[in-house]
This record gives sequence, structure tokens and C-alpha cells, in this order.
Amino acid sequence: MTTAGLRKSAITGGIATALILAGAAITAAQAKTVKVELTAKEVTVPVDNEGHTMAAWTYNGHVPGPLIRATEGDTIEFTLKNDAANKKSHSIDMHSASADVLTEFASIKPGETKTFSYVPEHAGVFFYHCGSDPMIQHIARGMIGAVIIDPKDPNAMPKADREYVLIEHQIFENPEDVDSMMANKWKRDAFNAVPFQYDPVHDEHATQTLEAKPGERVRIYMVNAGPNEFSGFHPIAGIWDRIYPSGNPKNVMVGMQNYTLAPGDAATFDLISPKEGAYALVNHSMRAALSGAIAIIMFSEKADPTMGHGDKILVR
Ligand SMILES: [Cu+2]
Repeated sequence: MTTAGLRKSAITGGIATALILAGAAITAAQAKTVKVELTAKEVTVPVDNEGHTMAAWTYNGHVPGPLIRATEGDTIEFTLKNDAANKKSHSIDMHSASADVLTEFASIKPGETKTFSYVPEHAGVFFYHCGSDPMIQHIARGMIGAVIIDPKDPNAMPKADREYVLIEHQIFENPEDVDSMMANKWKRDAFNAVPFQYDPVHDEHATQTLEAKPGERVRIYMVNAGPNEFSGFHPIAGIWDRIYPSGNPKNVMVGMQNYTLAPGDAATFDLISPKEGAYALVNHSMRAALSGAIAIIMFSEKADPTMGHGDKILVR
């Protein structure tokens, strides 16, 4: 179903189906049921800009998993499938839900499916991840993603001109070596799974940057997936206009240079550049930044109008 079709269906009182979006905002006039289906898949994924791959554990075959988006007051009808071809048990831990860790968040075996529903109680940006044992490995191997719950009141926050999702996590040399994960011997750090994915300054193989125009309000949803490191998120050459811890419009901070996200935390960061040029969004821990946690955002009057909208909110 197209985004326009979903929006029409929601407004006319129908039930929006299969709403797993890499982006598109749905502003429904009334609460709706949002069906989300994730399938655990054990596949190889790119681990750098040159195309090297890693044996990953994923949701729907990508790291990070799909962006899940709903509006405060909606009902999320969630289904997890564990692909029959997998070897491991997997699960879901939804930070946006109040649930039962022993049943709804419990592991399922390959070939099994589980479903549960919840109504998100708070607007914001939230982490989701696999909680199966050992959790450190399921997170490090890629079972991570973001949920955005838009506020019911469309005027609760200033309108964003563009939106981007960045999910930071550490990558280990050997995905089988849980001891190295417990010892925190990670090799690379990345936004959205690939180190320097949006940074052609530090990696000549990078092919893209984030984009916006001067004067636009750029809203960045940043999730710190860990599994181990805190992240001091800073826009080099800029300043955060507003920060909303956990993305809740009631938690607002202004004029911030840096904000620390604990492992498993998330926040919404607003940025406005008065002029053309580039900012570098970094985890200001230099080991993390120089290991891949840098994303360039280019401010230009010629910015690609598709960037920061639709499926270019989580830029792959
Ligand atoms: Cu898992």
C-alpha cells in the first residue's frame, strides 16, 4: 500500500495495515491500528563502504531494522517471526511499550511467530532490539532499530523541515566472540551500521552525506544502541537548537553543544544552520568518532529535496 493510500485509509476510519516505514510521516485525524511485522533473519550485511560483509543477525535483513512509526494513541499490533532458516532464538524488546518481559519480550525459536499489541503511552523516539541471550551479541550483530511515536498534538514541537534517523552501535571484529564483547574490545563504531557511511571526508569510499538547506529545521532522531558505550552527541561547527530527551516534546533543552545518550537511550535533536556549509555530527568520544561515528550534514541551497523525507529519513 502506498503512503497516500495509508493516510487516506487512516483518515477515512479504516485500519492502516503493514505500516513499517522507512520514513513517511502519517498524521492521522484519529487513533488507528498500526500493524508492524518484523522477521528475524540471519544474513550477511555490508560492514564498510567498500562492500565487505559480516554475518549479522537482523530484523528484515537490514541493520538497523526498519523504522517503525506511529502516533500517540495508536494501537501497535506487533508480530515477530523467527525465520525457519535461522539457527538461533530471537526476540523483541520494545522500549516504547509497557509489556511483560517474560512473555511478550521472550525468545521464540526458528519457525515460530508471536504477536502482541500495545498503546504507546508517550510520544518520542525509542530503541528496539533483540533481548535474546546473550543480549550483547544480538545487539552487536545488528538486531537494533528505532520507533518514533509522533505526538498527538501536531503543534507540540516546531515543524521539522527534514528528519533523519541515526542509530549508533559498536561493531566487533568477530561476531562469534562474546568474550571480546564483554571485554568491550570493539573495532568500529557506526551510525546506521556502516562506519563513515555519510562521511566522504574520512572515507573516500563513502558516497553520500545528509543534506538540508540553510534555515531549515533538521530533526535528528538519535538512538544509542551500544551495546556498551555512552555517546556524547555533538554537531561540529553547529549547536543543537533544541534537544528533547527520549524525544518527548515536554522534555526540552535549548542551545546545547552536547548531550550524552546512555546505551539504550534515544533523543531528538533539532539543528538549524544559518548559512551554507557542513557540520559533522559526532560521538565526541574521539575513539568512537575516529572509528566511524561521524556523519556529515551538508547545508546547501541545492540540497536534494528528497533527502530527509520518506524513505530518506533512514538513509541506507
Ligand atoms: Cu536476536
